[in-house]
Amino acid sequence: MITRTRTIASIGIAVLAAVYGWLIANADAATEPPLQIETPWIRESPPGVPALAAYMVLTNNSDAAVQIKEITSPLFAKTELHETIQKDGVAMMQARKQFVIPARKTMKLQPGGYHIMLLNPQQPLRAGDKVPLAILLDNGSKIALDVEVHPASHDKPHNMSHGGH
Ligand SMILES: [Cu+2]
Repeated sequence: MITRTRTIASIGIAVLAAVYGWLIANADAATEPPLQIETPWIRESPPGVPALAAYMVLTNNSDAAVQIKEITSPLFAKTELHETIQKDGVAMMQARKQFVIPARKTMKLQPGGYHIMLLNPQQPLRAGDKVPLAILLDNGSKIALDVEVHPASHDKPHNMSHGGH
C-alpha cells in the first residue's frame, strides 16, 4: 500500500512538473512574438487613386517559418498581399496567397518589391493619418498596429524608377 501511494504521489508530481513546464514555455512564447515588425509605413496616393501600399520590415525570431495569411483594416474594403516584379522591363504586381518568412530570416516589404495593397479606402487618407492594420498569422495569432501614412516622396531616395506601387 505504501509503495503504491508513493508511486501515485510521484506520478502526481511528474504531471505537475510537466504542466508547469508547459506554462513556462507558453509564457515565453507570449512575451516574444515570432514576428518582429519594424519601420511600418503607408505611401500616400495621389487624390482619386483608390489604392495605397503598406511597407515594413518583418523579422522572424523563431525557429519555424511564419506565414502571413491575411491583413485586415477597418479603413479599407479589401487588402491583398502583392509582389512587384519586372516583366520585359515593365513593373507588374502579382497577388500572393501568403507571405512566408523563413525561420530566423528578415523579409522587407518595400517599394518595387513585396507590399501590402490596401484597396478602396473608406475615407481620403493623407500624410500623417494613422491606419490600423491587423496581421493574421498561420498559427492563428494576430498582430495589431497603427501605421502612419507618409508622403509619396518618402521612398524616392531608394527607388526613383518605381512609379506605380
Ligand atoms: Cu500592389
